Amino acid sequence: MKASDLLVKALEAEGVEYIFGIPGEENLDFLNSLKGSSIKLILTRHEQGAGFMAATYGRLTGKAGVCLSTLGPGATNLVTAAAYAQLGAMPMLMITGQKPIKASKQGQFQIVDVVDMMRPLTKFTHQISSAHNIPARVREAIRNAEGERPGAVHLELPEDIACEETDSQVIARSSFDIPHATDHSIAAAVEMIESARHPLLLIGAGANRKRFSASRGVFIKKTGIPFFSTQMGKGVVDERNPLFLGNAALSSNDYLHRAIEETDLIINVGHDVVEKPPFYMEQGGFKVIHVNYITATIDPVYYPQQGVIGDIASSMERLTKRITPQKSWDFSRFMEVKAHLNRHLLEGAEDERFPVYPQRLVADVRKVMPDDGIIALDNGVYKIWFARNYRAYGPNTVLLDNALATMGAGLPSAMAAKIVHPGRRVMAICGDGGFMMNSQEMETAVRLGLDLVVLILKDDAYGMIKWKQANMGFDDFGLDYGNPDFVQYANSYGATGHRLESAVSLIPLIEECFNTAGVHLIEVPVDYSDNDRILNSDIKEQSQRI
Ligand SMILES: Cc1ncc(C[n+]2csc(CCOP(=O)(O)OP(=O)(O)O)c2C)c(N)n1
Ligand SMILES: [Mg+2]
Repeated sequence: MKASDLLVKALEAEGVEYIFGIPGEENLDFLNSLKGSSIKLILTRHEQGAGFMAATYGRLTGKAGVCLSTLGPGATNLVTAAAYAQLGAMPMLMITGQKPIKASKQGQFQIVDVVDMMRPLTKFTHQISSAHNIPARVREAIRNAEGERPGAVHLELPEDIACEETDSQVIARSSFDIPHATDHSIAAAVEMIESARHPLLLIGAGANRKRFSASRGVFIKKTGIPFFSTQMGKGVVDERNPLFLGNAALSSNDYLHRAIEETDLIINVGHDVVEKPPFYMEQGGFKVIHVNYITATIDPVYYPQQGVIGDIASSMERLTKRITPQKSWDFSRFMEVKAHLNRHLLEGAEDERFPVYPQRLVADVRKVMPDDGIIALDNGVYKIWFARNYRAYGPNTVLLDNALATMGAGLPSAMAAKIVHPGRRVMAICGDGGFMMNSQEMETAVRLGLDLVVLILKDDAYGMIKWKQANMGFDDFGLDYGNPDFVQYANSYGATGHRLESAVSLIPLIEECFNTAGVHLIEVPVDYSDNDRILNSDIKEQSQRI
């Protein structure tokens, strides 16, 4: 068999459904081998878009998403997506081409050491130098990508290896269970929780990974222990739950942190330090139990005293079974803080000003999204509003990146979500800055016939940085730009462009878009004038008064 055919067979044996990417001449054998394969090639307009889609496919399915590029420039275009998958714990395999490694007549033309370039961004990076090894290298790459903690991996297939003949055979996927935490660590955690006065549960990104879903919420139901979420832990437990205290969109000085001040023990399920800290540990302060697949990475703000290391679902089931709710537990302060926060979250939700107030935008989007609807956020200041004010009802229904926190992933990640969940409503929410970083994928979305709604929050600026600039006492400088006419821009791709004209028309307009097939872009002018006051001062001052 030809090596590139064997690579395709090996990927099929892994259950790969899609390859996102852009081939170059060095991938032509591989491309030809994909003809007639069960794997669907999704051609994109930039490798970064392909990488974001592959990573999001991995995030939603637990199976490695696969992306493809040529050597040199194609591979360098994948690096941001590699970092996105690696930091965000999303299983992703990148396959890149390379010039012949045995004999080449092209000097160093287009040659970058891609294997080395990917090293700090991946769990495994390897040049395939013999067709015979393809099955083992693919298995090893996927094992690394999908194993906890998931991340990015890379295989390079040089042109001359791709056309080698081999009689090597595909290696089937291994079957195994993730190890379970020891009885000893479960018992130690139970003892700590039972003897705490004000225990508090944190749900982080690791809990949003696929395997945990079965036991969601049961621990909270039995114990009555209140919980909060990190940005990437949103939705694991329905945030309408009366014991939900809020989202740690900010690291400190929010209402939620008044509750955290009161706790003596945080049971941290699935958060790791790659996410922006939901709280800061201090010597002599509250203790932390780290419930995760792997031990905690220690940081000046995070050094848990007890680990419960193993499959998170199993750990939570066993903790739930063994724990006895205690009369000495006192959650009254937590619930007091929650009541204040809830009042604050309602502020602005019905504000009629135009351009639209961010709080109104969040409230309206929540109203049009069904329980299983997915919003995919790019990176900008609105991400804080959505993380903090939008209640997530189900796992992975709020796709945001609070790890690399890159701009440009909003549209591609929404596209991947729609591919994985074609029956659900999916909305991309992007700033005018982040959207323009991968707006070319509008063509891909239209070509694929996806039904998508894309909100573009237009402030004609890198608003998030303006907010920080104001917070740091600097003058307003250097962050404004112009924009294309987004309606015409969308239409030129064969999508349908809409311009929001008033706050009250937002809900009917989004409904109309979801009820009409195809890709819809809505330009939403936003009023960010209160961001600085509310997020930098009011929340801090008002929460101090509770
Ligand atoms: C690729 C990348 N470049 C730069 C940044 C730094 N950054 C974070 S948010 C932001 C501005 C986002 O602007 P926009 O998308 O318009 O959203 P807004 O905050 O204005 O709503 C910038 C420049 C980043 N996170 N990622
Ligand atoms: Mg902007």
